[in-house]
Amino acid sequence: MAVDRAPLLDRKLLDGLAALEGRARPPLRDLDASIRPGSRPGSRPGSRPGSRPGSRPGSRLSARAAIALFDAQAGSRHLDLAARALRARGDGFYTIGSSGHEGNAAVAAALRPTDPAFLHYRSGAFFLARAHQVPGQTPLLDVLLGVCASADDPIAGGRHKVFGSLPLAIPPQTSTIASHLHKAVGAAVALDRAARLGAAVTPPPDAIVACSFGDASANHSTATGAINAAAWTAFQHLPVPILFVCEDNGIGISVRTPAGWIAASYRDRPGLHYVWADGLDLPHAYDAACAAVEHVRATRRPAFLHLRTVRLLGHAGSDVEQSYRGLAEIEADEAADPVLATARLLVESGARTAAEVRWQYEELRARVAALADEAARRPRLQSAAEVIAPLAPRTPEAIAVEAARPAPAAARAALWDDKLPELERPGHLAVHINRALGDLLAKYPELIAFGEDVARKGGVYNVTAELSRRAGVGRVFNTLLDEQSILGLAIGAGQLGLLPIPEIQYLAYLHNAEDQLRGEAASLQFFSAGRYRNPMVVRIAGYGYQKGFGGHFHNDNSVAVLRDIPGLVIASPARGDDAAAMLRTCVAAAKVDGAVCVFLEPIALYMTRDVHEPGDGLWTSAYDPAAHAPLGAARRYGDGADVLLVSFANGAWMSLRALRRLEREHGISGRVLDLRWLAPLPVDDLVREACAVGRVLVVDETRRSGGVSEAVIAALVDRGFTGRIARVASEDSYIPLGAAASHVLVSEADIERAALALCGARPLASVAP
Ligand SMILES: Cc1ncc(C[n+]2csc(CCOP(=O)(O)OP(=O)(O)O)c2C)c(N)n1
Ligand SMILES: [Mg+2]
Repeated sequence: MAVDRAPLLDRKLLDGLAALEGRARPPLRDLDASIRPGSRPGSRPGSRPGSRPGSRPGSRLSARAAIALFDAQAGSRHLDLAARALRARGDGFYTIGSSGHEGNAAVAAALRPTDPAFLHYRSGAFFLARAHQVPGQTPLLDVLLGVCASADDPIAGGRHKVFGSLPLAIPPQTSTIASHLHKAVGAAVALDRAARLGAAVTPPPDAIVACSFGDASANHSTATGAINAAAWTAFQHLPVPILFVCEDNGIGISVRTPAGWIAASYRDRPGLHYVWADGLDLPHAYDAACAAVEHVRATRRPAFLHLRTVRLLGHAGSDVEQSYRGLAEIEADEAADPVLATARLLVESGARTAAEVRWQYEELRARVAALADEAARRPRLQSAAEVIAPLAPRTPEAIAVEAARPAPAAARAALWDDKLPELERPGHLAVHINRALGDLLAKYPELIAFGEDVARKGGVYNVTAELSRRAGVGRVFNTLLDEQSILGLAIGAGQLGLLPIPEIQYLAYLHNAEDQLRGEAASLQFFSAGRYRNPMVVRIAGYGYQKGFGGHFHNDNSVAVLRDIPGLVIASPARGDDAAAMLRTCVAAAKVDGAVCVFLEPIALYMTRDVHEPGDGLWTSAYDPAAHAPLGAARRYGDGADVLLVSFANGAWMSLRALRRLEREHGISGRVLDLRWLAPLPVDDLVREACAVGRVLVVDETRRSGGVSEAVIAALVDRGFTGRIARVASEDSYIPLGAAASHVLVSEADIERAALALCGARPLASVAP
C-alpha cells in the first residue's frame, strides 16, 4: 500500500521545530519582525558589512530577509499540502508541488521583480517571494484559484494551473519540458536589441531574464538548444542577459540523473558562467544566486545557476514514489527539507524563536486553508465560449484600420533610397514580399525579421534581398541554425513588445520545431486569459513543384500540423499583389490582436510571371503600398457556371490554366476560388460560390490525409451544401527527387480529368443555389 507522505512530511517539520525549542539564541534586538511588501529582501550589494543583522556570518542574506523568505518557503509548502487536500475532496485538480524546491525563493530574492521570469512548475516559493516584493499581491489565493481551476484565477482564468502574473513579470508556462527556455533566450536577446533600436518594451533596460527547469529537463533538446543559442550569442559578444536556473533534485519522475551530470555538462561551457548553489541552505543559495544575477546584469552574458534541491512528496500527488525509490532514499531527502533548514537558521541565528517560527508556520497553514475554501467556492469556466474566448481574439475593423495606416513617407524614402517600389514595373511574388517587408520595416520601428540566411544572402530565394542593408543588421539578421531557437526568439521578442517576422527556410524544417508554435506561441493568450501575447508572422517557404530542385525537404506539402493549431492564422498567397496585401494584414493582426500568423509562401511561384502563355505576364502586378486583404477572404477568378475549382497557392495557378483548357477544349465554363487563407478558412465565400455553381472540385496540392481539402469539404457539408463535390489531392507520400515528384503531386491533367467527370464530360446547365 502506498503511503501518502504529505502528513508525514508535515509531522517531521513540526517535530523538527519542536526540537529547536530551547536552542534559540536571544532574539536580535533591532530586527523589525514585520516584513512589509515592497521591502528589499537582502542586503544590497555594496552595503556595509554588519550594517544589518545577518542570517549567518559571511552571508549577504540579512536576518530580516531570511524571515521573509521563510514565509515564502513555508507558504509554498502549505500550498502543496492544501492542493492535495483539495484534490482529495474533489475541489482541486493539480498536485505537482514545489516541496523540496523552496530554495528557489532565494533566486527570486536575488532578482528584481521586473526581471521577466519563465518558471519551472516547482516555483511556489519563488512566486511567493517575488510577490512579497510587489505591493498589493494576493499570491496564496491566486495559486489556489489555479489549483481549483477557477475562472477567477488571475492568470490563466481556470484553463491550467500555472505560475504566472502580469504585475510580477512571470509569463505563465505549461509543463512541456523546458520548451519555455527558447522564448526566455529570445526575450533576453530581444531586451538589449530593443534598447538599441529605441523600441519601447515593457521591462526596464537593465532587466535580465530568468528561467528555471529541472535536471531531467536539462537533457531535452529544447533545453540544450536554448542554452546553446544563448552561449552561441554570447560567444560573439552579443548581449544575452539570461539566468538559467537548473533545479537539480537528481530525478525526473522515476529516472535518475547520473550523479554529477549537470555540473559536468555545464560547468565549462564557452560563453556560459556556471555557479553552484545549495538550495537546501538559504544563505548559500542567496549568495550564489546574487553572484549569478550580478554577473548577468553587469556583463549582459548568460549564467547557469545549478541549484541543488530535493524532491519531496513524489513527482505529483498521483505518483507512487515508493514503487521506484527505496524508503531510505526518500527519508534522506525528507531529512534535508529546506523549509526546516531555514527554520533552523532563523532560530540558531536568533532572528526568531522556535515558538515564533512555529507560530508563523501554523498561521500560514490556517490562512492557506481558509483561502483554499474560498478558492473552492469561486466560479469555474461554464461554457466552450468562455473557455475559448481569449484564444485568438479578432477585431477585423481595427486590423483593417491598422493595415491601411501608411508607413511614414520619410521612412519609406529613406529605406528605399528614394526609389519607391510602386514605381517599379509589375513584379512577381518574391519581389512583392520583399517590398512589403521593406515597407513594414519602415512602418514599424519595433519590427525585426530574422532566420537562417536572411541577411546578406537575402534568403535562399532572394525574398529578403537587401533588407538587412536597408533596415540595418539590428533589424534584419541571421540566426543560428536551429528552428526552435528562431521561433523562441520570435516568442520572446513578441512578448516584450517587438513585432517579429521569423523565417523558416523550408516548410519541412518547421516540423522539428513545431511545438514552439503549437504548445508555446499559439497557446499563450489562452493560458494567460489574454494578459500575455506574442504577436508574430512566421514566414515559411513551402509546397512542391520546384523545377529542377527537389527532394522531400525542399518540396514539402504537409500542412496538417498547422491546420489544427487553435487560433493560428495561416495565410497562403499565390501571387504578388495578394502576398503584399495579406502580409500587411497579418502584421496588423499581430499588432492589434496579438495574432500568431503563419505566412506560407509557394516557392514554385516566387519567380512565376506568366499563367497561360510565356510572356503573358498575368502573374505579375504593380506594387500597391496601400493594399490590404481582409483576414479569411477568398479571391475569385471568372464567373463561369459549370464548375467551381476551389484551391490555393500552386493549385490556384494550375486551376486557372486547367480551366482555360476546359473552356477552350470542352466548352466548360467555370470559376476559380483562391482561398488565400487556410485558417480561418473563407467559408462564407466558399459556400456562396459553391451554391452559385453547384459543382465543386477541390484542388488540393497538400496531402490527401490531413490536407486542406478535408477542411474545405467538411465546411461545405457543415453548411448544408447539397451540390456535387469532388477533389484531387496529392498522394500520401513524401515528395521524391526529380521528375518522379509529378507522380505524387496533383497535376493540371488531374484537375481537367476530375472536372470533366464532375461535369459529366460535357457542359451541364447550371444548378440553382
Ligand atoms: C516534452 C515532454 N516530455 C515528457 C513530459 C513528461 N514529464 C513531465 S515532468 C517530467 C520529469 C521532469 O523532471 P525534471 O526536469 O528533473 O523536473 P522535476 O520534476 O524533477 O522537478 C516528465 C518526463 C513532458 N511534460 N514534456
Ligand atoms: Mg528533477
